[in-house]
Amino acid sequence: MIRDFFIVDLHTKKRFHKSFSKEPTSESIVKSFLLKYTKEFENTSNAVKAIKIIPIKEFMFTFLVKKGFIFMIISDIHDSKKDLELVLQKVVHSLSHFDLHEPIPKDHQEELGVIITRDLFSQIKIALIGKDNVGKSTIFNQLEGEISYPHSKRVMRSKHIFSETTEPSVYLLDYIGTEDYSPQWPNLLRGIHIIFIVVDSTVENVLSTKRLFINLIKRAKPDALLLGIANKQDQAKALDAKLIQKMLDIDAVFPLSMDNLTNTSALENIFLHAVQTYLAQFLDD
Ligand SMILES: Nc1nc2c(ncn2[C@@H]2O[C@H](COP(=O)(O)OP(=O)(O)O)[C@@H](O)[C@H]2O)c(=O)[nH]1
Ligand SMILES: [Mg+2]
Repeated sequence: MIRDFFIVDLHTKKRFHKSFSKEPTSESIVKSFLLKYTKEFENTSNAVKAIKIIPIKEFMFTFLVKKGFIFMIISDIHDSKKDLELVLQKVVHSLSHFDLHEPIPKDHQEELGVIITRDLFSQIKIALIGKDNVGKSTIFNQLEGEISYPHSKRVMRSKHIFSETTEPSVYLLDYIGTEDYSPQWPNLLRGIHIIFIVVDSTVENVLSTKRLFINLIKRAKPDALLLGIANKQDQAKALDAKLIQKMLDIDAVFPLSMDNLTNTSALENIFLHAVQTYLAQFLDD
């Protein structure tokens, strides 16, 4: 998960910083990195052509030096290096005509924030989590898109949903036999931005889902957006989505009945709304 993005002027040491995490990365780690690398690069006029990736403690620093600036992403140590390189390349390219010398006018700062967010989150991953038999795979199958198997075929499958051309690209992930994998959860949720807890809207299922998953997910993925789907609303005993939201103690729960879903757009809208909510949190400030 991307935690921070910095642009640092090698001469003035002035920083532009945008945070994407609820827990700020400690200043001492940022400082020690900058101390080492601003020194190393301030005397050389030539840029570092290739992107470098360096682990420091539990963080990963992905950076590039160009035209007197360091562009850097701080992320979790296990994030995909290939993805990080790709998004940093993207941001640096988008900013190539942007005047980054201080002071950056207010409206330019806002534009900068939007460009950075758009590029760093050009790929959004949504996971469907829940107990067996609640309808996760039914939801997954309903949406159009090419299926791929990023990990083991037995554990997870992924689908590029919505049109191939929409920005950001949105991937939906469906896990198989999820309850059994609990020690593996932090691993399985790597790179996930949005988590949908799916329940079948019965009392037993909601309570055991809460017990099995909620704390685990909040601990493993504090920066992910956690939402719910109250499926099987067609069943006579289905609990109200509002009540389920209170029971699970999460921000929003969407009622759904896959059994009499009349059009796919209702389902798509749930995911679109989630993506917008996720990205909006980085653009409000
Ligand atoms: N009544 C009803 N059944 C559903 C609904 N959604 C899924 N199902 C059924 O529930 C069963 C389990 O669904 P599945 O998608 O395999 O659940 P998963 O284990 O969470 O992936 C299947 O027989 C589905 O047809 C729903 O909204 N209402
Ligand atoms: Mg399934």
